[in-house]
Amino acid sequence: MNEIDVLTVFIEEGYQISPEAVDLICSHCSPKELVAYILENIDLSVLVIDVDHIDLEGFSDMPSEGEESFKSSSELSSQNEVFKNAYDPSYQILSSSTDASSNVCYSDSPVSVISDITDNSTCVGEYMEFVQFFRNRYSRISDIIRGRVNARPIESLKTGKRSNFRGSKEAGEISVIGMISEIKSTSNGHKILEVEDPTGSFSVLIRMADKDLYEQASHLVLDEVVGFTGKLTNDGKLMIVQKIILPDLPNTTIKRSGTTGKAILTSDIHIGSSTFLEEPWERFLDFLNGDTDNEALAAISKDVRYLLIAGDLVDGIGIYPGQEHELSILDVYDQYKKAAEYFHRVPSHIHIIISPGNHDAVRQAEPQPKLPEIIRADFPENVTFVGNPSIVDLDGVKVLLYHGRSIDDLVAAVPGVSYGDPTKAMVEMMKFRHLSPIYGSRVSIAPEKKDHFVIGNVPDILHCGHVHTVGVEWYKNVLLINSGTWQDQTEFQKRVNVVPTPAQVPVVDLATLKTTILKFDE
Ligand code: D5M
Ligand code: FE
Ligand code: ZN
Repeated sequence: MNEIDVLTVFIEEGYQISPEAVDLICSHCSPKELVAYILENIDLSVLVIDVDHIDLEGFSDMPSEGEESFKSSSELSSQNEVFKNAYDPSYQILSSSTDASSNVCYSDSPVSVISDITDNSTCVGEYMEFVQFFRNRYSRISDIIRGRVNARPIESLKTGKRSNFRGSKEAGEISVIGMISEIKSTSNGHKILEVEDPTGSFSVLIRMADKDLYEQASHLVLDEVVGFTGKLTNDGKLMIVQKIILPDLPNTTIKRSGTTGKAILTSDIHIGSSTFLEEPWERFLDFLNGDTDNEALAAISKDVRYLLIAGDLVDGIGIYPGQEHELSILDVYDQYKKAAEYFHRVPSHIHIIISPGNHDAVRQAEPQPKLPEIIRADFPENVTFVGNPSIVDLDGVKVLLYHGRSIDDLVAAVPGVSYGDPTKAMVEMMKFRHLSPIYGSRVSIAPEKKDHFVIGNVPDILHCGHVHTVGVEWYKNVLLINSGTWQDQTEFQKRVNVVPTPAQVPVVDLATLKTTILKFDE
C-alpha cells in the first residue's frame, strides 16, 4: 500500500490522518492488515488519526493470516475467540517458522518486524526510479521540517528580486526546504550551497562571519534535506541564510515500554576471518549460558531475552583485494555453517535477530534483504532474520538496526566525526532524520520506491556496527549504540589507522534503557 492508498481508505471511512501516521502504516510490513486493525479498533470519537492511535503492540499480538499461531488453535472455533485469546497475556504465540514476517514471536520474547526491505525490493536501477527515490526522501523529510517553518517553493523565488516581495511578509525573511546538491566555498571563505526542491534549485550563502551558523553549516552533507530561512540579495539571485532548520528529533519525553529483561547488542563478528577472536567469543557464549563464576555476570545472564546482531556476521569472501590471505574459513557457506553452530549454543529462550552488513552474502546495495534461505536453514528456530536497515519491536522497545556503512561517508564529510567516537555519526543521522544521505560515495544505494533510510518514526534505540568501535550515547531520548566487533585489528585497518575495541558488548536494560558494557577480552 502506498501513501495515497492509505489516505484514501481512511478518508472513505470518514477519518483524517496525520502524515506521521501514514508514514508509520506505509513503513509497516503488513500495511493492509494494520489499516484494517486500526479501523476496527479506533475510538469513534477520534477525528484525526495520529501515531498515538496506532496500537502496534496490540496489532503484533494478533495472529497473522495463515500462521499456526496458537498453541490450541484447533480448539478455537470462531475468529472472535481467536482475537479474545490474543489479548490474554498468558497466551503464548509460537513462531511457526524462522522467517521475518510481521508478527513473528518466539516464546516469551516477542519480536515484530515493523520495517524491512526483504521481499519488497522492486528496483532495477532505471532513471525514473532514482527520481522517485529522491522525491520520496524529499517529501517525507520536508514534511517533518514543514511543521516548523513556513516554506515556499523554490520556483517562486525565481520570479524575482527582493523588491518584488516589498510590502509583503516576504520582504523580510523567506524560507525554503531543499535537498543539498552542491557545497562550495567562495574565495572569501563563505559557504554556498545549491539546494533543490521539486520545483527548482537556488543558491544559499552562509557567511563566515556568522560563526554559529557557519559551524552548523559545516555539518551539512550532500543530498540531505534541510530548511533555510534568510533574505534575498538585491538582485534576487541568492539567499543570505539566517537560520538552518534541520529535521532533527522532537524534544519528546521518554515513554517507557513497561518491558523488563535485557537485550544484548553486538555486530561485526566476522566468523571465518583469521582475526576473529574465538576465545573471547567462547567466553561470551558461556556467559549467555550462565556459565560464569562472576555473580554479577550470572545475574545479567539470567535476564537476557534478546540478542541483536547488526551485520557482518561472517567475514565473507571477495570483500576486499587479498582477503583470502586473512581467512581461516575460505568457503562462505562454511563460514555461515560455523556461525549457525555457534548460534545453536545460545540458549533457546533468547530471541536472536540477525541483520546483514557489507561482509554478508546478500546484495551490497542498501537496503539489503535478509540472508537467503540456503543460509538461514542451518540456524536454530529462535533466530529472526531481517534486512539492513530494519525496525524491530522487542516487546514494546523499538530498535532501528542499521549496519552503519554510511559512517564511512560521515567520517569523511563531517568535521568532528571519527571512527573512534562512532555515536557522533549516529547523532548526525538523527539530526538529518536519515541513515545514509550522501548518494554515490561509499554506500551503494538501490533506488527503491521508498527511501528506507529516512527515519520517519523515532525509535527507542538506534543500533549500528561496522566501525568496530563501541560507543553509547543518548540523543534526545534516543539511545545510540555502536556495538563494536569480535575481530582484532586487520592489516587493512592498521594501514588506515582504525583501532577496534573488540569483545565488548553493550547490554541494554529494556525497562530503563540503561546500558552496561561487558568485556570479554581478558
Ligand atoms: O569495516 C571495518 C572498519 O574498517 C570500518 O571502520 C571501516 C573500515 N574500512 C573498511 N573498509 C574500508 C575502506 N575501503 N576504506 C576505509 N576504511 C575502511 P568492515 O565492514 O568490517 O570491513
Ligand atoms: Fe565489520
Ligand atoms: Zn562492515
